[in-house]
Amino acid sequence: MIPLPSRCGTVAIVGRPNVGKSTLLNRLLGQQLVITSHKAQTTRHAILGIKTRPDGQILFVDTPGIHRRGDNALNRYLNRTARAALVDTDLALLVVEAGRWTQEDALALESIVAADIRAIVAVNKIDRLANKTLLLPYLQELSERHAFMHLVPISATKGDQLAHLESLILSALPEGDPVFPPDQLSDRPERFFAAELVREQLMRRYADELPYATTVEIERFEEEGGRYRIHALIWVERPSQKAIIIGKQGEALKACAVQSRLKMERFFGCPVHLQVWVKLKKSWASDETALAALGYQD
Ligand SMILES: Nc1nc2c(ncn2[C@@H]2O[C@H](COP(=O)(O)OP(=O)(O)O)[C@@H](O)[C@H]2O)c(=O)[nH]1
Ligand SMILES: [Mg+2]
Repeated sequence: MIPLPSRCGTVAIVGRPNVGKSTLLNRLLGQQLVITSHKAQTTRHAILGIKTRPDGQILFVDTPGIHRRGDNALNRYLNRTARAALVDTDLALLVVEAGRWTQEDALALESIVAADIRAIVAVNKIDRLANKTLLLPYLQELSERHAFMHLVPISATKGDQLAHLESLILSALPEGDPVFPPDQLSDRPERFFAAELVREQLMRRYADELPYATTVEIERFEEEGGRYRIHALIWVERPSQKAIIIGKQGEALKACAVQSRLKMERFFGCPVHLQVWVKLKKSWASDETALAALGYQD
């Protein structure tokens, strides 16, 4: 048998907030790399996730959801980051939710058209579709909106059709040798993922708009005798937000820190000593300079 040529290339995973882009990336990688929650705008950075297979390497880039809110510097940064991921990429993977098409889905598709790149569309959350007969007309509508290379109905949480989707993606990539060692999962430093795991708890535990007023900075990250010592700062915009995050007798913050630490221990594969403080930085999400200082840089 003639061996298949090795393929390697980049795939930008784009779509409106909350369609399951990050859940899909984790599922394809077979472990949690990026954070997810039921809230929109959980992902705030373009994050590389590397999938190495015997027949090649897929360099996925998870992105923030493309959305219509341009009301503060952070929201504008999120859209800019998602669109920038479409520049110089080999392929776009547009993720949509089965049965739904909104103005924000249209914005995401417009960015793909503007970048003039080939695209596969993953129609996610098919497990949620009560009436399966609606899938066919939905796929038909999608195929009329754009000349996608493939339309693939999937369920990121259940794993349905993901192997098929992955092979279609790989076949669409150029021939080439892997660029990263086979055991490498991302190009971000460990402290980045430590901050993300604290932010994941903020997104998951606190209601309404509160998580959007928070960001996490890792002030100290050290290895000492086989364990990590991590100091994290949660930045908020107002004193009232600080009080809610800390909770009565510090119970809310304590629970948040315990869960963050457990997920860090699983991620890093070693014991973690984590300390978390909440601090005030007025209007950090509206101020370009503060944003850049907190790691939101183009
Ligand atoms: N029912 C169902 N829920 C899903 C599926 N994929 C993702 N979700 C949920 O959708 C929400 C948003 O997921 P996330 O990956 O953070 O979306 P993102 O903003 O596009 O990255 C989370 O609550 C996920 O558990 C799926 O295939 N089926
Ligand atoms: Mg995400």
